[in-house]
Amino acid sequence: MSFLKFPDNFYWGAATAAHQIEGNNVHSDWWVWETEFAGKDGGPKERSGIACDSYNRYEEDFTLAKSLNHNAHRMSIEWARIEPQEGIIDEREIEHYRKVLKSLKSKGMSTFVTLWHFSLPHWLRDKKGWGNLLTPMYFARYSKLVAERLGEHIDFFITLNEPQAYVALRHLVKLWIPSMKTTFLDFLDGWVGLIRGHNASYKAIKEVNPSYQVGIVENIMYMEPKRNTLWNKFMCDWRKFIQFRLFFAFTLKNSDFLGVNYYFHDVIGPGDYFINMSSIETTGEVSDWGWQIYPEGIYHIVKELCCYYDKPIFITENGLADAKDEKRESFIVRHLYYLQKAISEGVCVNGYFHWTLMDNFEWAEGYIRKFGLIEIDRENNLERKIRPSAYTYARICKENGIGEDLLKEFNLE
Ligand code: IFM
Repeated sequence: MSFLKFPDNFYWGAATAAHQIEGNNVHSDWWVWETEFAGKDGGPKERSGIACDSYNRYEEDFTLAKSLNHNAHRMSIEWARIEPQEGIIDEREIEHYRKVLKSLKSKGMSTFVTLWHFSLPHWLRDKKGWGNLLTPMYFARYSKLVAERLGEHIDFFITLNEPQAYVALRHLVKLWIPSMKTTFLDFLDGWVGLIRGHNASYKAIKEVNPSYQVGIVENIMYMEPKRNTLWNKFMCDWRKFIQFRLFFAFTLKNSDFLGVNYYFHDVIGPGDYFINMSSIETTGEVSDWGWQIYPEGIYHIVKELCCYYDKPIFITENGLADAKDEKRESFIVRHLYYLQKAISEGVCVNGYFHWTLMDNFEWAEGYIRKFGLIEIDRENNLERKIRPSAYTYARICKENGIGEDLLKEFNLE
């Protein structure tokens, strides 16, 4: 097989999220929860603290990304910094993000900006977060502000990151910012709030400028029936319905594109009515976190999304925890091989963002999960050290495709 080319003008980069890298996000609900419960039963393993100090070191981070031939970058703006108290806007933070975005632009990189990536201003947590009927309105107000003040530096707006995963982890699994009192009703309130939040945010941004591109990001597992029985196939469809199709049904008309985060392969058996961590595949080759590495899944999900929803797709996250960087190179090449296969069959995928640029704060897990193309040496002043696999990805970004030698090396012929 010869060189596998991606479409011209394909977006190549890495994704990050503010709370996971910036450090000292003191006005957020996560910060408050970590301060109270880190290391305790039911709390996160550790505090985010200074994270990667990217709030101050973003220039260094973007210079590294640029040196790795990324032509785009996905980042998030932290609502809790912009609006630390209800209705009070911190102008210094708007100026801060202006500098951050201009830094990317000055390097010739396109900007994908997430407006909410799991952390809320703390004042909203006190009002039940997304469960409050007014939160979509607050979110639209903040989205409008970002569009008005910073929109000229933003190429693609992403309203929400993985809303379904968030409500499930918070209100069903009770792993994130849990409250003993959380009930199924809170889950439903949060779910509806996020749908309304996306739709309100989309409209608010479009009012500022109808040509702004606005989309949503979902975590899409590749689900297949355990055996090809009618019941298993039905269960598989049911799971797709509750895990993402229902959400898309309510948000699709207000999305210019779909962002897909792909991490999991799930094999659905007759009793798997609801998300069930035990059906998520952990066999065969796995990451440090035990998640199965299943590159062909990316092919199936984008094919299916393309059939169902006629919208351009971006892979907004895809990556693995791999501290020793033993599997990342093969992971990247093999996922991109299957992505290119889908594109060559007509699926409209316009970009790929590896998760993530550098090792970061992995929510309740703290810092033990190393997802970075760049290692952060936490013992040594957060020194950035590029991992070898990042150079292979850099080469693919530069060449806009996968070279024959890489295809051979990973038996992709
Ligand atoms: O770190 C997270 C990210 O914030 C959302 N998607 C999954 C990643 C890995 O768990």
